[in-house]
Amino acid sequence: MENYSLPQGSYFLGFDSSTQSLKATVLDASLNIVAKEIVNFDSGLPHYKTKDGVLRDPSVNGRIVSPTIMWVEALDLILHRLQESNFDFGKVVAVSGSGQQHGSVYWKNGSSEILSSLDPKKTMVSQLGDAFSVKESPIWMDSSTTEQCKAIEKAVGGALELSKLTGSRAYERFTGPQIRRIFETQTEAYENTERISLVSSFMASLLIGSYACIDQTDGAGMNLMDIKERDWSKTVLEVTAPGLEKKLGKLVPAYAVAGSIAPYFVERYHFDKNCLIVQWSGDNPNSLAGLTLNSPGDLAISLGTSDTVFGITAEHKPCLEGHVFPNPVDIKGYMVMLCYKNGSLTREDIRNKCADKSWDVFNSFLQQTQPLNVGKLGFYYKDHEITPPLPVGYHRYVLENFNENTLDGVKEREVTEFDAASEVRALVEGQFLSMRAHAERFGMPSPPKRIIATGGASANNSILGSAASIFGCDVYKIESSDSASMGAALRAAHGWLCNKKGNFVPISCMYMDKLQTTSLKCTLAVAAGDEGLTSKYGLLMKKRAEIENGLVLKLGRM
Ligand code: ADP
Ligand code: XUL
Repeated sequence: MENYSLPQGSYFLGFDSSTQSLKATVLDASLNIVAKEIVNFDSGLPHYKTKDGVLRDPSVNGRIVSPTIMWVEALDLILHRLQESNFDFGKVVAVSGSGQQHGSVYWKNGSSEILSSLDPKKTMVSQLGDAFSVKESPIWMDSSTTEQCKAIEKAVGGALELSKLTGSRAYERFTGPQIRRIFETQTEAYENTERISLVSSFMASLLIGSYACIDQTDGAGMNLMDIKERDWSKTVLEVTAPGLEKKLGKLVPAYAVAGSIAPYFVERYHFDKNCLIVQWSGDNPNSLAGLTLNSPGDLAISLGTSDTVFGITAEHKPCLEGHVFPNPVDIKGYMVMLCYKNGSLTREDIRNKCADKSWDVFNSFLQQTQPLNVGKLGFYYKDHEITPPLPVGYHRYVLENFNENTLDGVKEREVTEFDAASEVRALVEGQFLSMRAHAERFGMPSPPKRIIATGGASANNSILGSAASIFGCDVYKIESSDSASMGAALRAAHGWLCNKKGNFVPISCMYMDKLQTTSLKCTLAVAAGDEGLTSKYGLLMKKRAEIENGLVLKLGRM
């Protein structure tokens, strides 16, 4: 039998450059966590003055950016912290990472030389300050590109046509529309750009000391890649911005090796010079790897800054909602995903307003109130929402003469407020009812075989309890809620193995039947519970979807 074991004594390092922080997780050859580290952008790097890792531009509606150089300094700092904790970088045989999806970095003409000749006696931040033609990277929360989205969809023959081609209709945060806006509003900076990276390929570039390729999975979040061919779509490139292909470089699979670690890190941190940098990918694809999602009946729910729902599928059915990406750990098949902008930051907002800024009080409100909330339904958009596209605003409704067993023809009445406890329940139930409705519409399994939850808020079992009742299935968790950096470490090992074998090997070869003895093991967090309640939620979900459609007709972008 073929040997797929990893070298004893070796380490695999995974990063996650996300909205609010840079995290690191290290796995050993038995796939157990041996080290973790985090740099929170707001508190660890306060001089960038970010709030929740981002800068909101008050002068341009929907413009949300992060300082590119902050991500560089975060890498300096996290490596420094690992070094201070006596972490042995020499044992790391492969590194990979995950980046918040869609965000883009603009390297100024001539920067590849700076990148390839960094002085190991100095920090990266002190040497790369002048390397970017656009200093503030547009990120996934940005919604300032509606005009560009419309123009791109129109130029290729409509929204569904773009979805057929690239896996998604045009979305404001997707990198193609973002690049087009940079071209239109900062033409000189665009002309002065020699390379455009995603957050994922940007961080990989720092580690190899030259421009890393974009991987096909994260590349699918750009509205620029032909989803079937897994290569740039000439048609969409042409209608997005001039001279774009040259600035983007090539696309490669997520399991490919980007290069060996740059001498800078060998000298400064004593990495082994043969340490491989495996392609970085998006945070959601890495979470899919970290949660070891391998069956079409499994549904993953990530409750991070954004909330996402994803699963795997064999086919690509073009749709006006949700996204299709190549499966990051397979050579065939797809990952399907829905993304909500109003995730943790909106839960925090309601917690702060209604629950004394305390998750304990928030949870006690969930316990005190009845499932179904006696027909009180809420829609909470602290930020412009993605699923469905709706502007900022909070909307609350009470269903008249609420009878949980039949909602046929029932009318809703809009109200301006709920009591604090009902508000908390309306928020949490609303988020999961929306996920269930959109997931069903998008063709995801219903009911799912099981849900695997991750992201910061998956630490909260009261929140997960609502997900279990609404979806009607058991909810599992893995040991660490940081599935993106964990998945990145696992993909580092996978990329290392594929490189050693000289061809792609299925990722499951690395753990076979031993998964439950590793840090990737799944454990039950909350059981499904009462089937009757799930069917009642089914009725409420339909009513809620009807109200949501009304909001889209009244306020949304069609
Ligand atoms: P990122 O998208 O930056 O990777 P994380 O997955 O680290 O985000 O999640 C961070 C969020 O987790 C915070 O904004 C916070 O609201 C949320 N969070 C942390 N602990 C809890 C908890 N006990 N209950 C609900 N939410 C929580
Ligand atoms: C996915 C998306 C978000 C970011 C968050 O499409 O926009 O989940 O990846 O980091």
